[in-house]
Amino acid sequence: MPRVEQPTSPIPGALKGLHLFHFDGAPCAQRVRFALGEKGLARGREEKFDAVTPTAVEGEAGRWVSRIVSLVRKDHMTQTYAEIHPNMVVPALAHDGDLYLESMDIIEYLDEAFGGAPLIPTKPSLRAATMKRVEQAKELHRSIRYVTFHWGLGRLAMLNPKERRQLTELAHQGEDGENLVSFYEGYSNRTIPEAVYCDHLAKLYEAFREVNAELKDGR
Ligand SMILES: N[C@@H](CCC(=O)N[C@@H](CS)C(=O)NCC(=O)O)C(=O)O
Repeated sequence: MPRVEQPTSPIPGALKGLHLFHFDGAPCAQRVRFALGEKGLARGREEKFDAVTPTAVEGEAGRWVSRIVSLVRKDHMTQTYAEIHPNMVVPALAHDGDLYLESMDIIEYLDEAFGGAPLIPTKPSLRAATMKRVEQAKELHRSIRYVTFHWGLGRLAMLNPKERRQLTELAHQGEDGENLVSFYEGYSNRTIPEAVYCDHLAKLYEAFREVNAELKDGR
């Protein structure tokens, strides 16, 4: 169950309706936005990610409130966001005061909590095949980070020493479950060997090859 038992931050508990902590350019958040759309829930008004004024905490019928956590401004590497998501990544979802983490788990939760066509098949054999792909996607997410940063973002995504110190301090309060600290150390100091990036690219290539083969029946 992706629900966080006792969030450190008081913010999610104050929120009514659906509020998504996300970033437009983040694929992990994008897949949750797709799922919300499939459930007929439209993007609603924008609020600052840490806004808790009486109007900011309100929900919207049939919509979700957008709370942008900018990965460019490094909002995710702040004390405030680290208290919402100890791994300092997006997305996070608040639903009627409860906090949910991990994109694929959030999607499973939305599928159960909202009506409409199921996103995850109910027929056991299809469900098992889907969940196998879900696990694979979770596992491969790290590879996407290596590939997009190295070949897509370049210097833009490097952290300066002050930012790295801050990240390390914040990660010590949590679990660094996404290994952000070690990744950014290596990435910003250019000490990750090219072979490591190529290995991640090969893993993604192989997974897409498998999925493409599976979809050859015309889907
Ligand atoms: N397992 C997490 C991974 C989340 C994740 O890594 N999110 C990325 C965006 S796609 C992020 O916030 N990255 C921050 C960074 O790399 O500094 C999930 O699926 O929710």
